[in-house]
Amino acid sequence: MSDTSSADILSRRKFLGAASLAGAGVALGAKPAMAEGAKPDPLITEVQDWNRYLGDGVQKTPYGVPSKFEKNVIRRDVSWLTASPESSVNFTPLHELDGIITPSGLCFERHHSGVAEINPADHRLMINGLVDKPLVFTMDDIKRMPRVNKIHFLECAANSGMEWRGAQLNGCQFTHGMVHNVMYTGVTLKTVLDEAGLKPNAKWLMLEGADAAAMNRSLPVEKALNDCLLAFGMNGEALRPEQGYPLRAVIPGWEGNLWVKWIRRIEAGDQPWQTREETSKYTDLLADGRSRKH
Ligand SMILES: Nc1nc2c(c(=O)[nH]1)N[C@H]1C(S)=C(S)[C@@H](COP(=O)(O)O)O[C@H]1N2
Ligand SMILES: [Mo]
Repeated sequence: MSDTSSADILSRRKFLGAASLAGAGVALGAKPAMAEGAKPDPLITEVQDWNRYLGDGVQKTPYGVPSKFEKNVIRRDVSWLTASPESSVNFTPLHELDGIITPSGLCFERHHSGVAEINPADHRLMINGLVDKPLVFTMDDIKRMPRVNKIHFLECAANSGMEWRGAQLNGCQFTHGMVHNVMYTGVTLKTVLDEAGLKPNAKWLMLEGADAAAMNRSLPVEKALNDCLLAFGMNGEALRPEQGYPLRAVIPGWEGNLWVKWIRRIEAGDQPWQTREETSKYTDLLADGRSRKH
């Protein structure tokens, strides 16, 4: 125990408090509001409109939207990057976000043929190929299956790729914004595949989208049975149209291109399909002339 008197401690605290306040003032270029000689702050001394008049009642926005003062917190694209907005990408505003969950409305979008608009009542998921029982599911069928909620990040293979030639874009939204992390609600791919029954020689699946690109990719059965999902929900609400409403594939840890949106068909086969998206696109040429999928 030191024998410092309580009066000493108090005055030292006062001194330290004043010093740190001054430090903060210098660092932020701000004057403490109560500094001597300061003008009264009308934001404190005057009654403001929001304090004087009634605000909007309930039901002004039955599905809520962010405050108008947050209008800079948006996805952005780069006009010169792609020839058309339908086959393009926009970017998540990473610099405006905290924590681990990306708000649904801010998840970057990557489409090869624009956003397919699908009434869930008209959506069908077909399972065919090397299965015991080819099946077609409606969304109602899928929603009756045991569901799971899982948080996964998705990253486009092109994320940061533009920078390989040196800085091209200004700001982390554009250099690294092809990523999002949300909670998905859906059924495991295993649940759906078990219904159809994979034949023993089924080693690969082809996932196909219902958009105008009919985007498709081959997925090893081993991965599909391990941790993949078919998601209809995201962050507690329905999947957004941009993210593949009413149903998308979730392929944890693998490049975004495999996460087929608006998924309408899964075909089981004994080898990969070598689709356009895994031959002319989304591959690296190796020195020996072969290619590596990623
Ligand atoms: N049907 C379909 N699925 C698709 C695409 C597409 O154009 N059509 N784009 C893929 C690509 S390249 C990526 S990176 C992710 C992007 O998902 P997001 O739009 O939810 O961010 O979706 C993938 N799934
Ligand atoms: Mo992608």
